[in-house]
Amino acid sequence: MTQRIDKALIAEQNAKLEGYVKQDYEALGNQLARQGINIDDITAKAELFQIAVPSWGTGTGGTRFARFPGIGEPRNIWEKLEDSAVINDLSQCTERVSPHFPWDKVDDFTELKGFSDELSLKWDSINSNTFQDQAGQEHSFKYGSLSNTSQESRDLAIAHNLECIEWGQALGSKTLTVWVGDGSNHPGQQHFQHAFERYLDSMKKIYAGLPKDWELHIEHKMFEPAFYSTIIQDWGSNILAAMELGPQAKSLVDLGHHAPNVNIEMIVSRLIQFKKLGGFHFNDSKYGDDDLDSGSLHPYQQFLIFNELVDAEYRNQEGFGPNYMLDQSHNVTDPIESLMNSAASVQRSYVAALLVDRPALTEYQTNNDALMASNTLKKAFTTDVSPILAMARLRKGGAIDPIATYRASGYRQAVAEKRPNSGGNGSGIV
Ligand code: LRH
Ligand code: MN
Repeated sequence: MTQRIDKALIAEQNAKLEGYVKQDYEALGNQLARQGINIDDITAKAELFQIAVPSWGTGTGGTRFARFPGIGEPRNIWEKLEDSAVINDLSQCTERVSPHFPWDKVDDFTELKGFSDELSLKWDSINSNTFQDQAGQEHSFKYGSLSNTSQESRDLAIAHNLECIEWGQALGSKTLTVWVGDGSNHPGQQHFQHAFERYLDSMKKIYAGLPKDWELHIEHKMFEPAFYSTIIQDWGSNILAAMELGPQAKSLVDLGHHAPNVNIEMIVSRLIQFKKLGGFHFNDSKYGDDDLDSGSLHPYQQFLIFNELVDAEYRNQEGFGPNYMLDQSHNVTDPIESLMNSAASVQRSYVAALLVDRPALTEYQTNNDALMASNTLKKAFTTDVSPILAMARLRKGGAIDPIATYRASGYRQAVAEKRPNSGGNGSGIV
């Protein structure tokens, strides 16, 4: 029997807070009305906001040094979906799950689709994996996959991606995300152009296998697992590849895949302008690809990214329709709590960006009034939109306070009874 959060418990928990939320909502409504903003219009948009959760983020993550699993770890995609349903029941903005193959591979995808339907969950982008060798794999990815000098390894990687598309079609997904760890650790180890030509040749074969209504998202990353060069190292190589492949190929921005202090919101603006923004892997980081909780370190950067996204919406930018997804590793928190917290953090950045006075901003930009332009953004960013987020969850049947309701449910302890401790702390992100 699938463990869910009892609707009665959600109602009971909400009853304690509903009065305060309504008070705060009214006060914020009056504040926004003075700026000519109707709070219910904003809340309606907040209710439509969706961000996908990564199946691999529902288990405790680790590093190359160690992984310290928590209790009641999900052991397979069925239990990862169970936990994802709890996240969506409470946060009401994460109805989509993004799987990773072969980590989430099953024998019967129709059965898996049936199970996700039961949980009112949908399938987001499919992530292929050619950064690990599978047991008994004939041709290794040690020296790369889609760009490997070995045609056999490249063919294996191409075949895996085409298989991922088939599995994705069975689940109702419409996107394939391709991140490869291909690269080099020593100067001279790889011929940069030849390697990129091999990569593009392989990706063209994957692109040819895309159903007409699918997109192929290319994910760039500065380093790791390669530590000298990476085949798609930055947004430049990414957009070149996406343009070379065709209109269904777009670039995916994982926030942690950039050098510290890179202006990611400007990269987003460029990708929007050239209709090549496919989507995001939201997380936060201080040093490398730390995969920390979204908005936990750089909430203003996350807001500035949504300022570009809302501006594109506001301008009805042609070819604009990015996909939002979290991609995090939860090494020291309960993954369900971190994913709910992070989904709300990204939703908060979106809602705050909706409050930006765009005609005024345009005026200040035109007149080079830098201070007032900056203040116009800061005014929106510093507006506490918590009442709008809580009201959106309340109106959709979710929890006003997802973390408190989750803890009151005792869900983790309950599933720990059913899921024997996976023991062993091994290492690695999953
Ligand atoms: C690479 C990455 C990629 C996933 C993996 C789990 O660092 O961000 O998106 O395939 O993490
Ligand atoms: Mn990612």
